[in-house]
Amino acid sequence: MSRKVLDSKGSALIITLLLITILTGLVVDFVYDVYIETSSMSNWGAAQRASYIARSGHALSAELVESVNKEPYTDQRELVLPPWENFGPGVSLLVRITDENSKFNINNIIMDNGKTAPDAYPALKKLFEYLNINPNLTDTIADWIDPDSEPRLFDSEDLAKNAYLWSLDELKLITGIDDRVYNTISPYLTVHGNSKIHGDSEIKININTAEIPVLVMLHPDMTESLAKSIIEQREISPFKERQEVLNVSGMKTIGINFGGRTVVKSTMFRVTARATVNDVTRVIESVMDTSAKIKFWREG
Ligand SMILES: [Ca+2]
Repeated sequence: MSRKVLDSKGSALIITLLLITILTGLVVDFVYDVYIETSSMSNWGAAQRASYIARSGHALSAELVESVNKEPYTDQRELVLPPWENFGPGVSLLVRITDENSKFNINNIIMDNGKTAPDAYPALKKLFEYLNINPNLTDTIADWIDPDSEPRLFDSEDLAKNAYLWSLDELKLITGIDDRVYNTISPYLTVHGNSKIHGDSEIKININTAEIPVLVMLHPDMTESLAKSIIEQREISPFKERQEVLNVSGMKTIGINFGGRTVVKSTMFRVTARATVNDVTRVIESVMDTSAKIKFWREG
């Protein structure tokens, strides 16, 4: 996401958001006053209002994400909109937009024909090694996804789904992936941008926004020090074309291709809008492309 976009559109959008929120708040309060008198129902009113506020935050994010398309490149991995706490006592909204193109699509380790992908699979293993996570877990994940029931490890096909992951937190169903492992690997992984699951074109990794672990996994010869050099370079000047990465010392031998996996402009974003009204919290999580087309929606 370009900072320019937020600077120029941010204040107008915040006013829009406030108006939407105040209006929906009034409607809900009105309904509340007319129909509801018991204290147990006041939670319902708070929940409804929180849900409307979260939806407002989501609508605001959709406008920001759409505006990314006008920019030639994307250089911001995450945007946390300033929290709005001036709705009144006990009401708040927090919105976070994350670039899905900064992550690796874990479904890519298994190809359409059900075979193991010769480049993406070792890349995932390299990520796990870099993060000090048992790399054998990548075998269990591959068996979980691949259509056959031939175990790579003695128990790695037990209860396997044998299909692509639909949401990333399905990983928690896999033996050996506890909260610690999941919390370590999940910031670098996505399931979005896969023609089989969500009807998207293939997602590629944005070298302007990928963090060190993802840059390291991109190529067998990538090192942490090279990844740091890439980040230093893009902080001075974001990559406007992929070939500019060759200006980073040591990158000429690796090249710009990374197996055709990289881009400089992002196409897919995750939006998390968390609204709280009187201790009742509603969270909307979605993934959308730059035309604000929703690929994934979850409300809780
Ligand atoms: Ca399998």
